[in-house]
Amino acid sequence: MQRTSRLVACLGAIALAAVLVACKKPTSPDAHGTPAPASPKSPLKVGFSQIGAESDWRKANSESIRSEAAARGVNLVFSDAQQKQENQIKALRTFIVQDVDVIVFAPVVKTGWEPVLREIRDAGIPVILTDRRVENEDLYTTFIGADFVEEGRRAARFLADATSGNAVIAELEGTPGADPAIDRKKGFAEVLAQHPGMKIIKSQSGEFTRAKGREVMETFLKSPEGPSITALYAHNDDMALGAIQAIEEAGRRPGEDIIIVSVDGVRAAFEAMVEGKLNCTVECNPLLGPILFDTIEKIVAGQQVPKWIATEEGVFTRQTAAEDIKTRKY
Ligand code: GYE
Repeated sequence: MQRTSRLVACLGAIALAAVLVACKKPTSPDAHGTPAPASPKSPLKVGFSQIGAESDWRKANSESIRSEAAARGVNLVFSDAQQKQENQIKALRTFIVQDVDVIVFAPVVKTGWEPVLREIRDAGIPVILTDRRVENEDLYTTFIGADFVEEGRRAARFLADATSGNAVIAELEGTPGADPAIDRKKGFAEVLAQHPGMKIIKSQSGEFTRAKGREVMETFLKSPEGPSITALYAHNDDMALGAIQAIEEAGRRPGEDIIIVSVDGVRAAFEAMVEGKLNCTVECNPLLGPILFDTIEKIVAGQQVPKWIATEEGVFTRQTAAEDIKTRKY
């Protein structure tokens, strides 16, 4: 009798455990670090934590994601972090409470995300990184974005060609700790190592903004080494555009006295190339909306996606800018 009741109690506990497991969203990742999708809502609810609006690239990126969500009837919860990691962490926690189907996230910096990403995983919500990466490879499903190291290499190759391997370079770096700032610096330095006549003599963050790019370039030019600068590498177009103003104010000719290469390929960079003030822009495509929502649809349908979905990009110089600008989309 006693044995029977113990057996019943035991079976009951097993049944309860089975029910609890069935009710909880799956938390264990498959081989690719992908949580199995929860049963999606209709319409799909997607939380997107954007960095801010620091550059033309960023504005085009937000617009692409917003308009694609609208075109597909997705319920997009858009949160602007105004460049602050703490705001992004708060937004991510809010998305968990709001029980979104998928979290999309452009991390302002690479480190410091592990606790919140674990919370998201425990809630069984897939994470897609767009634009920038974090260091925790096992805590997201996929990254959609560019090869920033290659962009840095491309910028350096252009400069090596344009200066016949002789340049005294000032570098305007992106946001400290940001994936593209780290990798664009790395790729550029890699190619520079093969050119003993090319040296970086000044390097500082201009935070990916026009205002800061202008301000930092002004201090570079006013420093004792300022007059020796013959080239500028800016990690984005906005900083180069700010620097162009500082160069003109210092009485030097951007694009002639100082050869300038930057990254992104925004319309304003093409305009500066048409005017001859910028020499080259290495493209980085911000129009990630369509590929992002294609990927979201695959993930909620339970399909595997690659760990990195890379974007295709080119290099544009002022020689062809007047023609190229006609077909630019951002
Ligand atoms: O190059 C810059 C923006 O993360 C790739 O961020 C992006 C960069 C882009 O502010 O303009």
